[in-house]
Amino acid sequence: MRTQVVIIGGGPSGLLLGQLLHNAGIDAVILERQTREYVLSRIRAGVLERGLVGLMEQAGVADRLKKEGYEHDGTIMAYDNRSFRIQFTDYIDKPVTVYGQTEVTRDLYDARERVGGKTLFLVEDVVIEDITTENPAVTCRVDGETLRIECDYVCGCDGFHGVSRQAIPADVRREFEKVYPFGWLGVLSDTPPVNEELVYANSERGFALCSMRNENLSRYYIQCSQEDSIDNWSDADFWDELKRRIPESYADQLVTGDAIEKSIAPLRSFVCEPMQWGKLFLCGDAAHIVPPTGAKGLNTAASDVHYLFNALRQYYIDKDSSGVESYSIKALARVWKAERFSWWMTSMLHRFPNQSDFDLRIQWAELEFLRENKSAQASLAINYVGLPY
Ligand code: FAS
Ligand code: PHB
Repeated sequence: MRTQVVIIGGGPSGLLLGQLLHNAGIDAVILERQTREYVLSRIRAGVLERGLVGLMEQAGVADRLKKEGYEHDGTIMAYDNRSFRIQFTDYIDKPVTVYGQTEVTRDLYDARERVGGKTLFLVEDVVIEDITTENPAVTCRVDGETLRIECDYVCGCDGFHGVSRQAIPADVRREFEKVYPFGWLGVLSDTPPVNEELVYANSERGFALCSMRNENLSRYYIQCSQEDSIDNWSDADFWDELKRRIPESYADQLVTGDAIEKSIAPLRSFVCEPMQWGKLFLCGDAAHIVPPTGAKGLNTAASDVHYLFNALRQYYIDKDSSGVESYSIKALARVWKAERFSWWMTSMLHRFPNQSDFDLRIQWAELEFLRENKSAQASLAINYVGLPY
């Protein structure tokens, strides 16, 4: 088999890139390790930057997003049993859109099916070959058969645990990592959200986040230990702990219910440099990970897709290879700013083991300065709604 671009990974990065390439008349095959149903069963991001919404519009798959997504022009920050609101649109004329990553991925799969894009599921033993030559290829096994796909480029959209990043030689790759000493226990519940906007809370018992998917579907998180297990948390235990971590004004109106999904995610910051090698490009979680506190994971994958799609379009349509040559430099410039913001939000809002009294006062001062200072709020707003591509 031959194609122009092989995309490894059928998550949001790979699907969005595949749709944009298809619309530009560039042929791509997507290789996905799981089934479509499995991919859609993962509950992940919930907040979309304006840039991602724009890419979905550009890809022609934003109809449901525009109809069912909720625009938020502010967020609540809570600490010391009190809270304050940051109005994003006081500082930048862009809201964020609340629309689950699951729905983004569903819309992209539906669109790919409509246009007849080639997607292979339950793909095993993916191997990238000859990536530094003019004739790269990808081999894999599908339904027990070995397949070799010759191509011009390989896009590694296969997430943190994929194979693409390893195709960059260890003596070429530089990996930057910070593992946080806690995780997030997340619950999805068929209950109305506690507040119409997100509530980020720093409490003496740890971080909590009140989010949502729609007016009857809520998403809540509490900071937990790295060693914790969902088996340690009954629904009632989770709700009791969440109530202890958010201001009483919200706790008193929290509607609880059965958890329809419960999971624990580890928190880390990670960046691989470079994000390209020969004819291989890394995109999304294959290249970088952020703690979800700043809602930057999916959104930074989207900016990678923007740079990579435009580079490939420039190569194939304009016969200009300057974009593909500078992809990594351009993508990393924005990636590191998202890493910084995610680290800053995480440091400000979580309780760290062995935090000294001085550390706690600094955290308190950070929150007080954010509450009082418009420039501090502007900086949060500009980063939260999304830096320009
Ligand atoms: P993904 O990991 O989504 O997709 C990669 C795809 O590649 C997967 O479908 C996988 O099956 C496939 N794959 C892997 N190896 C392969 C191989 N060898 N061959 C073929 N296919 C292969 N971000 C936020 O902004 N907010 C959040 O609240 C949030 N919560 C998260 C919770 C968890 C548990 C995780 C893991 C991530 C979370 N994220 C969150 C980040 C998340 O949304 C990612 O940024 C987003 O999924 C990135 O999309 P992709 O780059 O497509 O990677
Ligand atoms: C979510 O709704 O899942 C969500 C929202 C904002 C975050 C993280 C997760 O910062």
